[in-house]
Amino acid sequence: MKALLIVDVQNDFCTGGVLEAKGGEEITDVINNIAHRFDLVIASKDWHPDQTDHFLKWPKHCVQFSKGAEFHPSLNTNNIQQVFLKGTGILDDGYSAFDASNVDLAAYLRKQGVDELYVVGLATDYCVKSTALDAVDNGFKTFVLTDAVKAVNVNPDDGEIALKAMANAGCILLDSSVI
Ligand code: VGL
Ligand code: ZN
Repeated sequence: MKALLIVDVQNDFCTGGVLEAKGGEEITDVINNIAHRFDLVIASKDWHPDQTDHFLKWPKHCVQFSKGAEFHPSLNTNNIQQVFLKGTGILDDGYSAFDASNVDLAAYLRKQGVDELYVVGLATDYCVKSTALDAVDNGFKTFVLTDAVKAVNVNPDDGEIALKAMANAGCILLDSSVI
């Protein structure tokens, strides 16, 4: 079973958002076009309380129920079977979808018989990376689609460095054209 996990394609990480992964919404075309090729499509949302230590490091973003926390309108959400909410505590960064507080992602994937996880979304250097590394640690064959991720790039090479770290950890980096 092949699952597509769409990480944090939310307004605040796209053009005009407070924590923009430059051109974040540009990946929605790719995601919308490949989604039908998967047995299962799921997504995560960065879903912070109004006050959290996370906002000591980052501008206030993806506050629960705010406009900025909504999926970007260009993303086709019709096929998403489950949304995983993360970063919901007042202390935790919640970068990884495997730390979601509403549903246990690893248990959910195992229950569905998923063995291959394809990770796309925002941002390459934080939540995509953390999620992909946890996917490997949890024993899933993990793919990252490099044309369907964008980085925040606090430092200009952060996205590239993150992709290398994912590859080194055992993630398979692919272009969506081979899906
Ligand atoms: C993210 C920074 C802060 C992400 C979330 O979704 O990659 N990055 N919160
Ligand atoms: Zn966040």
